[in-house]
Amino acid sequence: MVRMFAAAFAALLLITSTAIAQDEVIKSAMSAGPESISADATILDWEMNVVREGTNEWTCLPDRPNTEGTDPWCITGPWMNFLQAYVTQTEPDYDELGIAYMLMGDAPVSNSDPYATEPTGPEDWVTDMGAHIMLIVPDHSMLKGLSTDHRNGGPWVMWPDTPYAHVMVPVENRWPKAKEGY
Ligand SMILES: [Cu+2]
Repeated sequence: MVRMFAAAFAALLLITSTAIAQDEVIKSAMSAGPESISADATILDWEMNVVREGTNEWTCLPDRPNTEGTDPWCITGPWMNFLQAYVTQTEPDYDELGIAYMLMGDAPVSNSDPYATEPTGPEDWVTDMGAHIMLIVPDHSMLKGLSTDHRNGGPWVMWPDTPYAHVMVPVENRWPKAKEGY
């Protein structure tokens, strides 16, 4: 009897901790975008399990605990295609403009090498990203007039010259830090 009780208690604990973990995932994922989109968005974890079904065209993913910084995001279909291509190191083939919100910031990253894991130099290594929006367009020739310098204080192209080129649009002031050359 004691054994049965213990087993039932353990099961209950597991259910409770899973529910808490899921609440945390949802809360973290929703923080990436304005509530007016994240409230109805589909929530995925990083194993691509559906944590919560959504009713709009947005998908939000939580902070990745294994990366520095806070990097949840809310994305639309083209970005799902981009993400899938990125993780499998293949060419994305989205054919519409894609919008992503990262209002909590992002993990530090190289601006030139999508798969760099070690800090490069200050010209290349992007830190203190702050709140930003990210845009992808199928035709990369549309990006050619934009800066590729992440320290210019305004929008810039990250990972230019790769299939993963996208426009970073800061919505926070980056100027003082950008000036110091981080
Ligand atoms: Cu980002």
